[in-house]
Amino acid sequence: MSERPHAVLVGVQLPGVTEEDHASDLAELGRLVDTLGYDVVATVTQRRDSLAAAAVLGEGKLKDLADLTGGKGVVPSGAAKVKTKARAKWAAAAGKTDEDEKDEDEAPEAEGAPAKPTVIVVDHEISPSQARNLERATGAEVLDRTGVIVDIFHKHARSREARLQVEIARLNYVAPRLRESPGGKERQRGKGAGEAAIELDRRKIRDRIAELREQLAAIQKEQDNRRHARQDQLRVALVGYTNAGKSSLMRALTGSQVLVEDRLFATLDTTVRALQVDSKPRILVSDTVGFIQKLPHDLVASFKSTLDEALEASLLLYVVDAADPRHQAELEVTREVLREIGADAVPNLLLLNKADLLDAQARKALRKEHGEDGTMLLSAYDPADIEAVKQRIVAFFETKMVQESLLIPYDRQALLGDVYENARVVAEDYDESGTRLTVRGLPAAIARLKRACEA
Ligand SMILES: Nc1nc2c(ncn2[C@@H]2O[C@H](COP(=O)(O)OP(=O)(O)OP(=O)(O)O)[C@@H](O)[C@H]2O)c(=O)[nH]1
Ligand SMILES: [Mg+2]
Repeated sequence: MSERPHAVLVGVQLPGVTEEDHASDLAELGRLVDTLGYDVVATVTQRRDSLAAAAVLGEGKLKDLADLTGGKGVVPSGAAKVKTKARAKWAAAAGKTDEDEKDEDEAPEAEGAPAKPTVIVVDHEISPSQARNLERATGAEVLDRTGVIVDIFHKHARSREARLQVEIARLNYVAPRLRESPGGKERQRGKGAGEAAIELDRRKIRDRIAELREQLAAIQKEQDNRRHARQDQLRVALVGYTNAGKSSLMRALTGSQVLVEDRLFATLDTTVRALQVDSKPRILVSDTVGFIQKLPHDLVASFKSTLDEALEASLLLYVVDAADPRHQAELEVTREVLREIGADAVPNLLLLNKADLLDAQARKALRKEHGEDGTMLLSAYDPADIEAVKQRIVAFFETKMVQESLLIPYDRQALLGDVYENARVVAEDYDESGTRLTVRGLPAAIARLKRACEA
């Protein structure tokens, strides 16, 4: 395996946060950093009353941290060295060339020396000036939680739509940091020039965002059309916290080969496949991007297509990793995001997944906690459980479907394909005027077919 760059986590345990929650927040951050491609080699934490310190940590802890990364451990007084690594990256995101932002006075790594951590990841949202101070004291690049998530999406999103959405979120993340972090050659000529340059940067970012939004709107229009074409169809969406097992269930329910990985944010693009059941009409299942606590708001808003999938489904399958001690809090995060986009009114089925990892006692406790109504305790790996989920989904749609009689005139037999795709044909008869079908389907689909037959 190739050597990955090293990272150090920094956490501050604020009043009111338990030891346990603090530890699991950091563990989750560690997994995010791992997804981003770093090995976490150390963690520095401190109890503090607030994050207000200039460099997040107190003096002593800051020294400890700098010892790990090879920095001086103090924030130099006087004018800030204007270029920092994170700043260079942000500037690059804003469309500048590497040449503009090259850090000339950076010492090269000594040959053969053990690699020092090059990144510090803070488990909180920190201000641009705190980030800058931390960078100056430690010599490492500093990212906060939001920055890590934005970078993961940036690195891994594949579809053009997801890439555009991420780019917009990233620029929105960058913009305020540029404002407080003036740098670059032209900016050193004087205050006035500096301000003008920042204005220029901001305008550039604004223009770029506008341009990206236009491109996105065009793609989304296409997608809306495609979704519109699917609106008659029976739709189910898998939603839930990242790593809960949505894609594993997607595989099991639809026989598709979507990516499954023991990693946060393995899925960053929506996939739609047909449920493998004999019942008609077919039922479509969507696998969506997972949620996480403190998900950057921008990212929530920008993942419109995922959220649209959720909004347009007739049934949401809330997937929870029941073997995770924090599953209740994770479920709450999922509920909250869905509430935010107005999808909390969509009927749902709670799938307490990974039951294979639980003993009898834990299963019993879960059943008691969540009740039997609208909840299933299951494993994505158990074929009998998967069959039971399929039957629940089919039964749900049975209650939603209506029955109707359609007459398809002989000169309109082309409609038959549409009928067979969007409804279940219960009986078929022929008379002199056309084919008479008794069909079952969702009310919207049946109404549309009826109009088509009568037109
Ligand atoms: N033991 C056990 N592991 C499971 C089960 N379902 C999923 N997993 C594992 O949990 C990990 C995450 O599964 P995914 O299906 O990728 O989870 P996801 O919800 O799609 O995650 P993201 O796409 O990252 O949001 C993988 O290592 C799976 O093998 C289950 O029922 N039992
Ligand atoms: Mg997934």
